Amino acid sequence: MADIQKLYDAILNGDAKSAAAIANEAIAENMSPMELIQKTMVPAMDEVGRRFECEEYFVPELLLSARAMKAALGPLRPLLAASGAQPAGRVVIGTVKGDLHDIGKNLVASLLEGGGFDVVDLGADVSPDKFIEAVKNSGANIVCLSALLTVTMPSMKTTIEAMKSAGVREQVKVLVGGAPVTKQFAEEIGADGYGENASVAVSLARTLTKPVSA
Ligand code: B12
Repeated sequence: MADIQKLYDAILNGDAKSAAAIANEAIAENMSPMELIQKTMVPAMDEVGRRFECEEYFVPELLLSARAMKAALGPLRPLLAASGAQPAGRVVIGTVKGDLHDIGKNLVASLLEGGGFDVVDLGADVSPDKFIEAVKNSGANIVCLSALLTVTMPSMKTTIEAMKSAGVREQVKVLVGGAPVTKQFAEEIGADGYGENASVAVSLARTLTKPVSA
């Protein structure tokens, strides 16, 4: 049977090969991908963050753990996407300018795909202009902005302001998220919603795109 504690340890120790192998084993045993992510993989990354904060880990360890997390997510992502049902809308998603963190954003994108949304993923370090161009080209009705650094949170505001100036703000609902982001901050910068995790992102996206009955 897949040893889930070993998956936690593999992410914590930056062992990408073992992380992917255990994730594959878990899938073969029909374990729930969402449960693996929420109960084992995200807590492992939280512990990585804690160790970084108290200077037990440094950037190289962060990178190795992030690589292991991505390796384990690789085989799980298609399953997350396959679990969805109704086509629900089109989402443009990205991590805002100056910010390279993309693991959480990737999870949100996968679950939105799983929730039946068409997802245009712009990656990380995305400028306001790129968001605007993608909204125009794709006809998206939702924009998801992710930020993991307090210093890049203002880029969320800049992006929303730029969308206003470009005349595309009205055609989309803007959702924001990422560890340092709060509901209050979302309100302050004029976003339409804030989600603390990927599942909330999907339910919010569904609610916000639901046609209002007359
Ligand atoms: C992995 C990691 C890295 C990796 C990123 C690799 C990658 N490809 O993503 C690397 C090594 C590159 C990195 C670099 C840095 N990092 Co870093 N990193 C982390 C770490 C350990 C984990 C982040 C993560 O992936 N979490 C797991 C995912 C699943 O969680 P999540 O991102 O929060 O996403 C969930 C929710 O927030 C939400 N969500 C996310 N986005 C969105 C969007 C929407 C719309 C919605 C609704 C929801 C939503 O849903 C997600 C899934 O449930 C965190 C610590 C932590 N615990 O957060 C530090 C952390 C974010 N990093 C930090 C720092 C300081 C840095 C560096 C400045 C370090 C340095 N000195 O160089 C650089 C900055 C580089 C840059 N310009 O971006 C600090 C930030 C402090 C702050 N408040 O500003 C943290 C908090 C560590 C710490 N405790 O000090 N980092």
